[in-house]
Amino acid sequence: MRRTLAALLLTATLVAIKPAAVEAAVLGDVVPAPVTVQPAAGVSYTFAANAAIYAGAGAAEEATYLAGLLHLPIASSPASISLLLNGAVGGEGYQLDVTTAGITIAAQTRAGLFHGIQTLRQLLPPTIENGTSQPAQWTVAGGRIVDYPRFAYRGVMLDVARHFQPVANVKRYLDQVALYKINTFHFHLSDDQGWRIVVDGWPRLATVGGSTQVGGGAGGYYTKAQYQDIVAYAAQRHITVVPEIDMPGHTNAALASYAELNCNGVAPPLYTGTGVGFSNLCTSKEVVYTFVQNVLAELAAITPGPYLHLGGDEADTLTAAQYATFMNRVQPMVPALGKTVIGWHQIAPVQHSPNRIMQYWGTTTSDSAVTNAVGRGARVILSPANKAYLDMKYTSSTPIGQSWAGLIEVQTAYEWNPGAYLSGVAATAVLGVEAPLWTETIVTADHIEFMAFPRLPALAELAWSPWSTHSWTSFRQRLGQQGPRWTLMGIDYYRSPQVPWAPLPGPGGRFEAENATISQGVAESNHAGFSGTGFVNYNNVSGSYVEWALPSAASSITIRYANGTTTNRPMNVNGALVDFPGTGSWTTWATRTVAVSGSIIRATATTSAGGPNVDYLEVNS
Ligand code: NGO
Repeated sequence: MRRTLAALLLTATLVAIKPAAVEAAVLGDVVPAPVTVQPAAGVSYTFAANAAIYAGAGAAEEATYLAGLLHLPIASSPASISLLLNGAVGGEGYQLDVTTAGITIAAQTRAGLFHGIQTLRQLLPPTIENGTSQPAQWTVAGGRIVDYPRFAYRGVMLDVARHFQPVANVKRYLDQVALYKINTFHFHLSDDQGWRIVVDGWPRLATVGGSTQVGGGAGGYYTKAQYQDIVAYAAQRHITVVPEIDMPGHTNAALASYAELNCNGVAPPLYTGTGVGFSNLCTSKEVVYTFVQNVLAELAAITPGPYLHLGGDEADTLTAAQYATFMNRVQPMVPALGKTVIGWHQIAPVQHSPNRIMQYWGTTTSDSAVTNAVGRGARVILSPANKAYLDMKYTSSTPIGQSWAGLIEVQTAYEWNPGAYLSGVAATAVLGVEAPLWTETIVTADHIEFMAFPRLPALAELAWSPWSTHSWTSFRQRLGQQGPRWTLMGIDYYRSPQVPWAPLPGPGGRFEAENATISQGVAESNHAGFSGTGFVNYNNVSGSYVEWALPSAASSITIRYANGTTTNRPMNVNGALVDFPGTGSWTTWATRTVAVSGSIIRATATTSAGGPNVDYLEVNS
């Protein structure tokens, strides 16, 4: 552990953060890496004041989406950006051409256009993400990108059972993952702690089973209309929703709602802890199969996508024979409803059902039951828990998350090959990659973002980009360019010290505290997670300060700080007393945005315990 931490600190020390420069991104410097990039030397396209978007036949919805992102009008003839459904690249692929005359995205499908738009978005300055219109004088480097996915299934999962998430948080996550060409949203709708979707024939599932969550909070559930609203929102982003009803284990919320689903006919109390493997539907009762049939039929009726996920993990209170009896009856219900079965890989030993898919979440690289099921025709989605679980902590000091499958820094999430991961499972049997986010410790949208970013883009690149492009050296640079974009999108991400985070664009970009004028404090480098070469410790003296001299006047700045206690350590920022609430750990960095005026910014400690540690200042405007 000591060595690892030392290595991380060394990495951070070697990363020189350059001041912001407003120049065109290198063509192809996007995540996930494109299949081929051919830059055209000396060619670029600069948007004029009358920039607009042209939608070719059938491309109106994607044009409207892009117009909303860029705050540009739609034109009726070829314009600065043209979206054309006449491309040479099929499926979800696209071709992007940048010439002196304009930008063209061509594809054969709307999904292809949408993915091309995500590439273009990343070639434009991060400031396009700040939600306001701005002078469109952006310059994009010339050339051609031809791009298409390695795997058909590129997923994220959100567990809304352990902690319920309002519709707005789900949509926010869908928006964020669309930027990385994710095309599947696995919706973990039921577990021991909560049932989150209305089933008309079994109404107590939602009203009773949905009435709490981990820790005993109010929980919640989605009406069918809300679920369909999410499905439609996802579809506009070319994301397919895969609903999961976990069974026969992970069913306490259902068992608490209906006594007859229990072998002893007694409903257990609702459960608000974080244990697993203790509940099961009664596999010998006929009513259980009626229940499952009704639930799956109602869910299939509101789910346009091709899959239903049956869960199937950790039914630890059943014998293998009871489990097989249950699954062998339930699996065929899914094709009968016109859908394809997905299950966690514990379904491997039971009978094959046409096209069924196993989601591998183990922590080893071989599993004979999975290999055997693949031999019988099953396909695999890879979510190895020690690589792809977004609920695992990054380091031992990550404030939220679990660590049962290991610590997953961004490089660990990136360094594996899904096409050659499980022994005896050929790349042709791999449908794709999914990044699950379990929510035992994840409560808010900020928590979701902090755990997903920057690892989700790493997993998205594994799912989309050809293995020939795989390079940690290249990826970490491209990933670092995403940071300012996330800041402007309001994404609260983990500033991994493995990544050279680019400065926020602005009048002056980022200014490290250790390079500013320091009075009484000291520059140090003994806490992980800082940017640049270190941070400033106010050294327990009231009146010590860090003073930045900016190249021009700023009106809004953001200070990054850490305060190892939970106590607020206010500082005087240019005459105003500003709260810097405790972050709970000296390696947990937070940001505080402050309105200022002028180009000299002084942050002065005002308590006898000094101020918080300060990492840097960023100029917002
Ligand atoms: C396991 C378990 C889940 C937990 C998760 C936490 C699977 C498939 N079943 O993954 O119930 O929430 O770990 O990391």
